[in-house]
Amino acid sequence: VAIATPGTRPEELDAYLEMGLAPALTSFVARLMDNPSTGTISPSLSLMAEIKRASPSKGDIAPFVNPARQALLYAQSGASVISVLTEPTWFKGSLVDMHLVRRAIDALPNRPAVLRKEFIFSEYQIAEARLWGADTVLLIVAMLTQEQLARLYAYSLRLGMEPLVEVNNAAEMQRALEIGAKVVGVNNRNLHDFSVDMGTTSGLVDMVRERDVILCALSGIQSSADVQSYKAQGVNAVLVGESLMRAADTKQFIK
Ligand code: IGP
Repeated sequence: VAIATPGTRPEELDAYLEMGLAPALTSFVARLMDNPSTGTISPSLSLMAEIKRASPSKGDIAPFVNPARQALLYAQSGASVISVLTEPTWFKGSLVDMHLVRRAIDALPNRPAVLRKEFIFSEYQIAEARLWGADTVLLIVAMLTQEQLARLYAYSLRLGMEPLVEVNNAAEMQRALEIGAKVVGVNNRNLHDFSVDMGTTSGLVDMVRERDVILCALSGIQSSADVQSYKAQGVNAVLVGESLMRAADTKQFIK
């Protein structure tokens, strides 16, 4: 799948994309909307399962995990999306991890979509994600100006990828809605002090009611009780990292 390397220049990435060398896409939105018998934990809630070796708040979580094996486990447990941290310093992730995940699940029928979890601030990173086998990327509203956000959002769409747009409060949600984001994730973890408040997502549910938006709860989800509670509040998907990496029985957690 991978034809770009971390040193590949932007012009080369463009050329590769134009030559049609990017791997086939699975629709992130379609996977999130999938029918209950396959990709969902319960009839109206989808799971995004994350490969997370370490984090700035927790340190090492599973530094020696085999991403391919973990991805297959997630796929078998009904994950609609597999999120892969590619940030090396704090999360011990890499594009190679993401590539291994994509390769491991590539031939599965109705395979999960692959999300590149990264601090994205340039078109380059989005093209790179696409060429390394991602089906979509994360865009964090808090780290971008509105102009940057709109530009990167449009670029991602041009490559066929509806991004996951991450927000942390009402003002950021407003900005996500302004650019027409269809998939919005509310991060329960405050990126400044790492504190987790599960009510962050709940507090923003009303802003997307009656709108054509897929609402996702991100971070701090520890049990199927948390998942059921979000489902009852009208949340469409949950993204779980640490708890799934530590769970002895991934399937049990998801049921
Ligand atoms: C997963 P948790 O608490 O289940 O491990 O969280 C995910 O939400 C978290 O990794 C995350 C993240 C991010 C990481 C959400 N937004 C932005 C890096 C960058």
